[in-house]
Amino acid sequence: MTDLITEQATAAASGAAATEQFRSKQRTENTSADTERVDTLVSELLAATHDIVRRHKVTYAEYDALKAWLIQVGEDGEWPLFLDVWIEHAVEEVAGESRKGSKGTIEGPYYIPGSPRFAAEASLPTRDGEQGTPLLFQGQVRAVDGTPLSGAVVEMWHADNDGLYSQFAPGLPEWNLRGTVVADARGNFKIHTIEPAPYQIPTDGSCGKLIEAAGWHAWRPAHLHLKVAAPGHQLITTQLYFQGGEHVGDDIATAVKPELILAPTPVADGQGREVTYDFVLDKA
Ligand code: MBD
Ligand code: FE
Repeated sequence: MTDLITEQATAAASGAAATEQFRSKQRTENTSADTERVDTLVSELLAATHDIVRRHKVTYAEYDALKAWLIQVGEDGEWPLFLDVWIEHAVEEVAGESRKGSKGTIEGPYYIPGSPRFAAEASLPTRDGEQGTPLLFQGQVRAVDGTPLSGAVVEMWHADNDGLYSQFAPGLPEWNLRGTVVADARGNFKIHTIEPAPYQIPTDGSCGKLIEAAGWHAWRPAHLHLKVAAPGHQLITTQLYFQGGEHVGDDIATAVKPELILAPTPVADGQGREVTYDFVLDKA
């Protein structure tokens, strides 16, 4: 019985892992409390909430339902999921406003630093017989002025053919479909992997309950996550999607941008598909 339970992907298990991961990597810059800033932001958040209560005549039954739900989000460890699905896109929009290079998008809750490192042409770690269409993802990392960036590093992580992320679902090898690829002297890289499946927000936790109660769907389109860095340049966190894929037009996390949609083509003399995508990084 215990074995059966531990083998299932549950909201509480992936939530606990995401909460743990966040605690260990919390961004350290700008965390000093500026009283005036806290006062402004929290006062406006509260005022917006009071306004909603008054305009919609929120009842005590609804207030209690909210209280119960908020308590449950914490117990499920789903605050990282909730925030990254429904809030992060606005923060990323502001953070990326003045960037001239490639578009970025949200990081989401499932990044783990320190994945295995590989040379410029590499295969992400997979299981024997890993399911999914093989994908060759290749490109070049350049500066805004077109200079190839030597010393560039491309980190990729993504879900498997069942939409599951290693370290957030049981039974997957630790670094499955996660890797850090060091580009060559001209910033070129080639990454062999498989195409991920669309991702469904866990339906058995608080976020799933909210989605059901509101009549929404729980899906993100299939996506590759990336962090691209080079010495003297701004790191970019992004995701890439697949043209024609399900939910590319209605991502629950509002993280799709037109510039981030790939159109892979069949590999001429082999299996699967291939696509070229270049990254342009702003100066630090
Ligand atoms: C994901 O895989 C993801 O990328 C985001 C942003 C939120 C939830 C799951
Ligand atoms: Fe994701």
